[in-house]
Amino acid sequence: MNRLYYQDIRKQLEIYFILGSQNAKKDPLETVKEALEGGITCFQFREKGIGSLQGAEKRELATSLFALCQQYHVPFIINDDVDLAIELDADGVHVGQEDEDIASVREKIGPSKMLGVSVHTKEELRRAAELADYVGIGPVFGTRSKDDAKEPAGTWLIEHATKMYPSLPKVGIGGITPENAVIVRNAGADGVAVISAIAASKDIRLTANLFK
Ligand code: 3NM
Repeated sequence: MNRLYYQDIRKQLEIYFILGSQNAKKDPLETVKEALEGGITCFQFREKGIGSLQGAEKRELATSLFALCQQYHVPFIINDDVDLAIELDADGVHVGQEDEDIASVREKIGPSKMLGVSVHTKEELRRAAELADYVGIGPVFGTRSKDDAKEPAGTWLIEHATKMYPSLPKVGIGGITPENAVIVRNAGADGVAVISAIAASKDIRLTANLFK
């Protein structure tokens, strides 16, 4: 696919599905394929936490998922593992506050790969706004998909980001479902980042589509 351009990022963030093999209820490739068929607009490979794959197994799964995303012209972002993103020539990298410093990540990946950063405070947002292509703001609602998730924060930081950094693309994350996504979008988010509502759904295609 073509490289990402800044003006496209907002649209690409609309339905941002995140998955690692540790979140998948069935084959991760089948899960992501059904989500792509359902209309997800971005995918993040987040192989993290208890039971996650390492080394060659992780690389192999990433390679297969990247190829699948390319078939659907959906950006493939890798969580945290900057070296793997560079090795595979992924479309971008997403880092949290506990991961590698964002200035060093930007230096390694260059200007053309998408850099996403998770933020939870005004200060984290201010620093990310200087270097990131988009921010993830959460957890909006309660989540069980992240071991060290913070308390649900609602939408105040999304509203603050919308006001203070109107041109910075942003997604809400944490406990988002097709039913409550409207609250996140109404706060100013360009999209919703979702793990369990899609990954644990009995009908992944349909659920992904309901986020439209
Ligand atoms: N990051 P679910 S919350 C990966 O607040 C992640 O930064 C968060 O999963 C943050 O859609 C979260 O299942 C988990 O709640 C989101």
